[in-house]
Amino acid sequence: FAGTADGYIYTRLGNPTINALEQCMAQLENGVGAVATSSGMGAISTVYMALLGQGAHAVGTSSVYGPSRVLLEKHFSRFGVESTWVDTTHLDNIRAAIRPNTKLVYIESPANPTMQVTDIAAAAEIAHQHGALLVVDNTFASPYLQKPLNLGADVTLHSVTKFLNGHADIVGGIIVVKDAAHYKAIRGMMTAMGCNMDPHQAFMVLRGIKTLGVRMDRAQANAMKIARWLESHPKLNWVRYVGLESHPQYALVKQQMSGFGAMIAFELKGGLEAGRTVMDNVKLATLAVSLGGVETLVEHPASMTHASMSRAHREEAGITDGLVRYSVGLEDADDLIADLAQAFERI
Ligand code: LCS
Repeated sequence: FAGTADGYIYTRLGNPTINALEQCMAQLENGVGAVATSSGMGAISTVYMALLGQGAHAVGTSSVYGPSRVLLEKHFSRFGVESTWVDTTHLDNIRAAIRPNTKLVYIESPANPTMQVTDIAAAAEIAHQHGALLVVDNTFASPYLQKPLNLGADVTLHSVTKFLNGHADIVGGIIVVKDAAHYKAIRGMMTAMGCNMDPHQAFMVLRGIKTLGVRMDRAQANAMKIARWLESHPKLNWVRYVGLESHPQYALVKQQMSGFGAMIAFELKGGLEAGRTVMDNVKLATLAVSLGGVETLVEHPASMTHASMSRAHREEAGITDGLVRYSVGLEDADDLIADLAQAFERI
């Protein structure tokens, strides 16, 4: 208990199975250590709690997983923590939002659900110039496709519920840290708050990581085929997939990611009504939140994952009422295309 010797005392403080996952993730993302948590939100709240305090300010990507933003705006604001949310694809917006008390720049790239991509190396440089830390939510890419700590970030985190676990059968989170002092602070905060991962979750995620590469390869090959088909479809206003040349940050994607992943966003002509028709009529994809699993999921961010954000904040972030998010799984790509085609026919 004096902390002078290694060993396992109590699972909230440490456990061999959880530790195996933490070691694995620290190696995959080049951190000094990793801290596993009960959920992705557990990872995010631990990082906020450890790195922000009374009078501190954070700058974040406006298009993040809704609750990551709402947590600061609605809850941490009660304790004197301020936050500003901007389109971080334009680095000048980060520079302009930084204040003397900014302690954290928080980015999600690619972002949920707009698929906006932020320049991680440049964001790290800006944060560091102002004495702030850069935290990257790397959930959409996974360490297989992007390693933010190698690009200059101080902390990276995941909802392991998604690609890392990959089978949609547990919820979990993890934080990977570059610097020993921050690692110690973050671990201390996690154990104090008690949002530890359970050993069974850790066992499941370690199983999932064994196939991360092959799952990602298949899912992103499917996604590319589907995105190209969507791009040529007359019923769509636009399609966003980081692997398409039409993606606004395509050149940056090729620089900082080693693949394109499996998340697609699109908007149908006919907006929300048309989107609802498609979501209600797909048969192979499932209408559900979450993402990154072996099965294809389709969802409507404005009424589902991002409903906790105000409409004004959603619009500012590019999350239109007509935006449909599609998480590509491991099914046959032509079957998925046929499924979408028959649903589009119903509009
Ligand atoms: N970060 C990102 C990018 C996410 O997409 C999510 C969850 C979280 C963090 C939070 O992780 P959790 O606590 O759920 O493990 N995203 C969800 C989504 O898009 N649909 O359902 C959950």
